[in-house]
Amino acid sequence: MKTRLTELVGIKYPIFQGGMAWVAEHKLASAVSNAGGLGIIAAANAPSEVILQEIRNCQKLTDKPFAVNIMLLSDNVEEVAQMVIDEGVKVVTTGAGNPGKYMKMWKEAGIVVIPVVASSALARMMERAGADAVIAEGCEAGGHIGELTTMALIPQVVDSISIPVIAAGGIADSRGVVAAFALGADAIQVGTRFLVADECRTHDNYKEKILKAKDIETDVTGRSTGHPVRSLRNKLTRTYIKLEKEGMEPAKLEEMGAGTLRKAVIDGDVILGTIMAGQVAGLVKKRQSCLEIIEELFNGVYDILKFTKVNGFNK
Ligand code: TUI
Repeated sequence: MKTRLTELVGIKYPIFQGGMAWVAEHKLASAVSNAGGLGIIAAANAPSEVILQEIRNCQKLTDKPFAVNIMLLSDNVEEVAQMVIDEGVKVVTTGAGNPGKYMKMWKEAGIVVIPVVASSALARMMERAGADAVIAEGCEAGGHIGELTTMALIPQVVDSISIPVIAAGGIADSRGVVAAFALGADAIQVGTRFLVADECRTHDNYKEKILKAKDIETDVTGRSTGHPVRSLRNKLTRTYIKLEKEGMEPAKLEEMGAGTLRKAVIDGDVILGTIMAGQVAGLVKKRQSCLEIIEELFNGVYDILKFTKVNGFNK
């Protein structure tokens, strides 16, 4: 396949693996890159020395391009912003904010910069600031989310800018791939489906929750704190939402959420941990390697284009 994105970052398939906190470390990222996609290491809230090790380990496991996702709400964002330059990282994606203040230093270092946006206003601002592409993420996605759905967001972002758009949020099978490209995207980003990949470190309890999830089983917590997060419903999300409704103050709520993602991903506590996942968790039915996931996603596209009857449109 050849799209503006495969050319821009030098990958075989136009797919990015989501930069999922605690999950997206060097084993997953290098497996995705070796399979022909763009693997992404999530810096998230990790200590700088851990991120440094992750980058170096990834460089040992693949000679293909990979990215580092910088979560702009983290305390050490300044340090990580410099680290990607010092370590020769080729591609940076950002999330959960406006990376405007780092754009100049990254571009001067020759880094391909691809911010996540949740609106066409931020997409335009990023294009003006020198971004090479944007990831437009709809609120079907897992983790920290914006307001708009993928269906509404992608075409409006595509119409607002001339740099390439990567569609994210709600894509877990070939139908989603076709839909994303139909909306004008040049690539996709997939998170939830990679949560059950063989090379993914996520605890088995977490993987089982994803494999058993149904469409209506995600909750959004943190709307009242200004940091909405989508995860699978469990005792923690129920309690959190109840306390939000009762008016618990944002600082206390944030404190209650701290450390809960690690609890689910690493310790496998799926009752009191945060099981971040997108609304497409219900589409994820089997464990596969990253290569199998990527090949299935893209090979399936041709069958859809050949055989799908579009209701009402077939002559
Ligand atoms: O960043 C993500 N997903 C994440 S980050 C994360 S760690 C976290 N944990 C608790 C609270 C908050 C974060 C877990 N999942 N996705 C990318 C994304 N970025 N989604 C939405 C946005 C976004 C939202 C607003 C990007 C820019 C933005 O603009 C704000 C502005 O300043 O204009």
